[in-house]
Amino acid sequence: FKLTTVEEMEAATNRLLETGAKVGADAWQIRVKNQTPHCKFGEQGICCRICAMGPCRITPKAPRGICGCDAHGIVGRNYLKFTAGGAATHSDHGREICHTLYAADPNGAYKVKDPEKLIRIAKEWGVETEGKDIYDLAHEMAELALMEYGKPFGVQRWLKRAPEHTQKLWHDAEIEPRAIDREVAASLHMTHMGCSSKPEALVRQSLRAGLADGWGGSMCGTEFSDVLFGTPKPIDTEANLGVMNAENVNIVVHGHDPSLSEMVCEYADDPEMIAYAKSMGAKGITVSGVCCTSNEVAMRRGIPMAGNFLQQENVVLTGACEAIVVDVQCIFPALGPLSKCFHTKFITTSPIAQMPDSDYIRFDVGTAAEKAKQIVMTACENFKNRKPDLVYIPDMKQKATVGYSLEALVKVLDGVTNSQVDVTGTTKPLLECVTSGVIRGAVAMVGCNNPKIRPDYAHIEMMKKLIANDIVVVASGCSAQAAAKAGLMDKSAKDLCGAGLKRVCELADIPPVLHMGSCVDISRMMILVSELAKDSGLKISQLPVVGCAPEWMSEKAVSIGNYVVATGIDTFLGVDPYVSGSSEMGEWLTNGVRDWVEAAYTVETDIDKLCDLMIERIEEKRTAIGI
Ligand code: NFS
Ligand code: SF4
Repeated sequence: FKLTTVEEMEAATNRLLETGAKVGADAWQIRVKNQTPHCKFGEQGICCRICAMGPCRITPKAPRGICGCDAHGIVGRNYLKFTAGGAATHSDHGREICHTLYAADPNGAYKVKDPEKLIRIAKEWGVETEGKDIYDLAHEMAELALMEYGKPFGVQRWLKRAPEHTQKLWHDAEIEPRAIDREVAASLHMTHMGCSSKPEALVRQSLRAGLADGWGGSMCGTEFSDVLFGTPKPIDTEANLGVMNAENVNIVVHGHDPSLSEMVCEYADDPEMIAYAKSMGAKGITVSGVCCTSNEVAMRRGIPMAGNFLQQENVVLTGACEAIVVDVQCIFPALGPLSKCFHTKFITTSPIAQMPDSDYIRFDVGTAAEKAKQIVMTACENFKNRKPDLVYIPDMKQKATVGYSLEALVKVLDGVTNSQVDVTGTTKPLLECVTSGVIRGAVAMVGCNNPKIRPDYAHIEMMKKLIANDIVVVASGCSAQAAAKAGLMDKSAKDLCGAGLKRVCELADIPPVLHMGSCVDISRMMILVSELAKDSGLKISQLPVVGCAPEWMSEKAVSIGNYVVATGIDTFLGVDPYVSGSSEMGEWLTNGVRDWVEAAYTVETDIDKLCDLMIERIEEKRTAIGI
């Protein structure tokens, strides 16, 4: 067993960029150079253009904007706007899932695959389930969930899943999220010209908007995706560009909403479609994924992962991609012009993400089956347009076991306990491993790639160091894909662990880096820490657990960071969220918020240091609770 190194991945990318150069393709590697150095005002967050008296930027000579706002107010408003963008995005994805659930039909494209989970949530929400048709219940629950977005009174239903102590902290700090849309709108109201410019207030609302995401919209996305498409269970798959198959029609799904990708996978598996692909000269159809959509279908169907965020152009550069089919979020507009350099069809499907140089096949729940079929057929028909001399698929892939939903995790860990039966079905076996010191703690590794950090390097190197130190890693989003591409989700990666974690991996038959899903699935991690706190009697903030986004880039990541911190988990960032221009904002985020939620941010762009700081924090937490 051997990990794939970042150097090997970079060599493969360079080879693909040569193909790109041949056909005159642009690439992010080139555009980064053109954009460097970045604007210093933007980098520090001290540029304001929210009204037409500006734009204003803060300098020693001009310490206030025209309205009199200082650097702290400008940085604070920018930070809150950034958060609101992320919270809106995750939550709107969640809303789409609720609409899909509302359209679930035993004879239609979307079915209820996990009725048990639906009933469990219904009971949690106080909805009568007895004697109710499961589809009637699905529609009722979908409507209730949709109300969470706009209800005039009350706070998010999901908050009740948190330990009471956490709920009280939220209440006392006045950051319990009300209706999801309200928190987004209130954030945009607060950041309008002439509203809030006090960092404390802006940070408070940032946490609240973040919580509306993680304990609202994202949780809806995760939970109802499980109801519709099945709760993930451990499943074997493969990762990296080598999962594409030169002899097959390659369809790459990219984006976030599983409603589309599930249907594409369904049809790509249809014997009629496979026969169609063969009639076009291919041997079959290979669906692979990029970004979070890939995580969704990998966890539920074992669909292989072609790559993560900064690898999206690479799939086209293979010259073997018949169609890259996208829904929403994290899609490079570059894919339009890039696909024109090849035979690739760039298919956009959502009114939310429309791009030039794409074929727009509008996808909606009512016509899902028909449109998915159309997309698969379009890809098959495109096979004959391939230019064989441009085809190069790097021979690079790793095995991965993915699909560790909370439910699955609890189940596999039952295998590691040697004590009484009554601890099964809880997080107690995991707690036992942690308190005994066999596992020192856990890190939630999440987030994107960002050219500011050598792509995947931070994710992979940190994970290697953590597991060697007996710290188990749960991963999601593009971080999870970095791990899978490197081989860290292969069960054999246990050999890279310290003796304690290795033993747990063997007993539970798990890899040391556990794939918990897409970025909306970080809500799973929130439930996991809540359960750990309840089962141990500790506060969440006392658990030897931290969060880390070493290569993050999106607004969504900041929204996530805010709810992870607000849930009581110290969060470590490898990229600064444009706040370095305000000492007060820096102070609030890295220290001040601790008074409200018992956790805060650490920002450190030196990745080695960042990792050491996390290990230190975990050990500090252990000492503090006497384990
Ligand atoms: Ni998360 Fe998923 Fe990846 Fe970053 Fe984008 S795909 S929602 S935002 S880039 S991890
Ligand atoms: Fe300038 Fe104030 Fe307008 Fe911002 S709100 S652009 S700081 S005048």
